[in-house]
Amino acid sequence: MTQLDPARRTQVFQALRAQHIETPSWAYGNSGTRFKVFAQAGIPRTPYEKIDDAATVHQLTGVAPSVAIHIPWDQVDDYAALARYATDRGIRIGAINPNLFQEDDYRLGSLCHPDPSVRRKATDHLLECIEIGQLTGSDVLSVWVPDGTNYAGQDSITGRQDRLHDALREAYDRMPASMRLLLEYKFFEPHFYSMDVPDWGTSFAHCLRLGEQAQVLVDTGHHAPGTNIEFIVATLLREGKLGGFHFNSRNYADDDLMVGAADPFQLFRILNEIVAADALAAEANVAFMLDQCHNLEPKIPAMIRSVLNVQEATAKALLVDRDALRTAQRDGDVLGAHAVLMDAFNTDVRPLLAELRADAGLDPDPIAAYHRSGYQQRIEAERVGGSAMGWGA
Ligand code: PSV
Ligand code: MN
Ligand code: MN
Repeated sequence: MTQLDPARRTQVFQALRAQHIETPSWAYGNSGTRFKVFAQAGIPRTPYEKIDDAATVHQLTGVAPSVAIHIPWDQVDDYAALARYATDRGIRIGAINPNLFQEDDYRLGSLCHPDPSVRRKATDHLLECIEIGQLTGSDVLSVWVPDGTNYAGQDSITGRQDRLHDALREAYDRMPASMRLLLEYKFFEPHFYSMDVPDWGTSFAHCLRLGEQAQVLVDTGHHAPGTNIEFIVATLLREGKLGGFHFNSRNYADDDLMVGAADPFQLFRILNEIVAADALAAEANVAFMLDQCHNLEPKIPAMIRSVLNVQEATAKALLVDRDALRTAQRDGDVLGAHAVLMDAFNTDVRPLLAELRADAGLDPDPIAAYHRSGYQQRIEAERVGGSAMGWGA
């Protein structure tokens, strides 16, 4: 690796320390495909045990201090107690994810359903999640609307948009000033003719109407193949409307594989836009969240791997020589400009990140440290009869 001068090294280390990567509670539970859920040993039996796992990932990586929860998958009697449990373990509750897709009532949609009583039920669930956010000290309501239609003519496209706006408006108006509503989009599935929030443009339009506390959530797995996601990221950043990410990898559809596994270069290009816009630190309010399912691989090491992958892409983006890039771009030096990016992308940042961890008193190799810790053996012994939670539950 090219040696960094001390001032630059300090800058890069500071930027890396400021980045927080949120892990999702549902990725610690058993998951699978529509064909089969393969149960693993040591799976959490309660939301509390999911917090234990998320806290373990944070202890080992130092950059994953919050965990997103999904309601009702993570339903408990006392949310303030759940938040205290997290704080006692060195993390906090992150985004609250409502579930609008697992009730029979939602066959024709939730917030966009033609029947007002179903819309009422779905909107009430958003309100409940806002309350849970207040009880847990969360400042993000993360909304994915699974609504859509399967056949042309099945319902009015415009009517559904109007209903969606009304429901989101009600939720938005209920949020405290400290909370943001992040509206996720997805181009297909579970519906195959139209989704009601299929793309960033639709999400953006709704967020604009709602107000400043509404922003777009980019799930990297929710685009058509070949989509230039970093262009979307750059555009949203310019407009102050990038609320955050759900990072994962996709090869075909919404695969929810480990981030950086399928296309590390894409992840780097996305992080490059973030760094170029100076949007890495917490003040920029871009939430770096993971949304993954580990169907085959062991959950906790996979989560650590994912956090490290985001960190590696970020480190590479921080190594881009911005002055050289600007000069090459100004001079119309196409190959030169591209080479500046590729130099950074091709840098092996693992020694740098190992140093960063050692500086923070962490093990330079978090995955090896996990395997040595005995944590896996302990949860496998203790959590007998772990239930399937989250996907495939
Ligand atoms: C469904 O596509 C989905 O994967 C969305 O990405 C949500 O964020 C996630 O489920 C959790 O509800
Ligand atoms: Mn998502
Ligand atoms: Mn998804």
